[in-house]
Amino acid sequence: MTTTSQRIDYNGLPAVHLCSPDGAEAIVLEHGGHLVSWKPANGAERIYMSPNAVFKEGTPVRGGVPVIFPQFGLRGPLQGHGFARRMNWQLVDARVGEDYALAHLRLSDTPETREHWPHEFALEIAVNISGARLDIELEVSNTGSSTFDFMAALHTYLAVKEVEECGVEGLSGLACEDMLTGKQFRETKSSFTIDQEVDRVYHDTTKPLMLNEPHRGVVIQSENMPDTVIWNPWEVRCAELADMPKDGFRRMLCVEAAVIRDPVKLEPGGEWWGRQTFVAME
Ligand code: TA6
Repeated sequence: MTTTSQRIDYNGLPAVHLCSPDGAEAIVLEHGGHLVSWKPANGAERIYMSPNAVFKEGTPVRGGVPVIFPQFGLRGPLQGHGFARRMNWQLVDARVGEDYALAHLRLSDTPETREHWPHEFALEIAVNISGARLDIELEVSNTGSSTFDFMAALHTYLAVKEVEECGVEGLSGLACEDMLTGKQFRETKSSFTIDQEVDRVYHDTTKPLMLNEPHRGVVIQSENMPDTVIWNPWEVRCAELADMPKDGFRRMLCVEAAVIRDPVKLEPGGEWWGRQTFVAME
């Protein structure tokens, strides 16, 4: 096993391939600062990538971990999910330590970002793999002279063998907004199963969640990102997505660490960070 961080071409886009000494691997695109693959040490792929995904500058990639900033969905005047996932980020550091491999990528404001959003900022994404663990940390800095508000999400597409056989634990008792019906309610189920379209924002998800499959699972923890979105387009909506195969909804579940309900206010010079962590269980 080589233990490197290597620049590679991933479907025509520049990327960095991380291999940690303990056998974990990840690939991160410069486009969008977008993680497209994570294999824990001695394990199978845990990130869903649509076989019909489009890898083209300016176009969001269907799968992986799109970085959503500064707007979630259509909750504001910008294009859906903001602009960060469509921009070219810069790889600023990639290194391998005794038991980890790490990449840092950065996006700062340009004339193009200021056309969408008139603020000066720096975003940094840090992807760290070690054994069975993946940490993705997003940092936002206000490098300008006026205060701004933002929403953010790590829109993680997890790979599953069959979504109908999965359960998400840890949501019981939490307040939730169903984005399909617009209704607010409190979750009562101790294990939430996915057998139809789901698009929900759970609030105050400070404790770990568990995504269970029949023979494996993943623990998901977020810090400083108090909302968790659970999304699966199911059959009808999936068929409307040109960059998803017909049965793609069966192979994925989005569990997204987010800050949506209470956008972050950053004063000039201010900094914010949020993190999503995964620990794979075989
Ligand atoms: O995070 C869930 C969501 O906002 C859904 O409403 C859904 O449409 C999805 O993201 C994908 O959005 P996209 O713009 O990538 O097609």
